[in-house]
Amino acid sequence: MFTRIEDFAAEWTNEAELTASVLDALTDDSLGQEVIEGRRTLGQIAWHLVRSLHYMTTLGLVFDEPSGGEEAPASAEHIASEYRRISRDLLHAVRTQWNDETLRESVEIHKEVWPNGGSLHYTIMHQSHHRGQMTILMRQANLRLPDVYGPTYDTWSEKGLAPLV
Ligand code: NI
Repeated sequence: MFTRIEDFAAEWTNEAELTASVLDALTDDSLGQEVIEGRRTLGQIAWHLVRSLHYMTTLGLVFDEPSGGEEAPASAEHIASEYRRISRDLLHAVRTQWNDETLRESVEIHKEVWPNGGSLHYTIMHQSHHRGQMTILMRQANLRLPDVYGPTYDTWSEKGLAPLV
């Protein structure tokens, strides 16, 4: 869990930029790519990732929800731009509405006690979880992936190196 606002801010800034780079690689045509038939699509996972940041308002933070409602938008550009807006707003809200003491305070969520600093950590992990799901579907949709925590197969190849197995 985070015990200092600025530790969260540093990690969030890096992680949000990685997520934005993945969302930037989406195309409108790719949004219908499904995990399996009838289940979540790439667009729905991406939109869930964007909207889930607004769950942090249940902990008392105040910032606007993404525009566009619950249904996944048909525009990849809209998903990416709303993500940039809400990820910036979340960080601004944490910096201006909470302090290091607030991070140690706890809130009961679904009958579990969560320290706010733990919820911030969970938010980062939840984001990376869905980002990982997305990159698989994006590969299946023949999109070029950005590097996230390391080079992709394509990056290795372009450098003339043998991709790791
Ligand atoms: Ni989720």
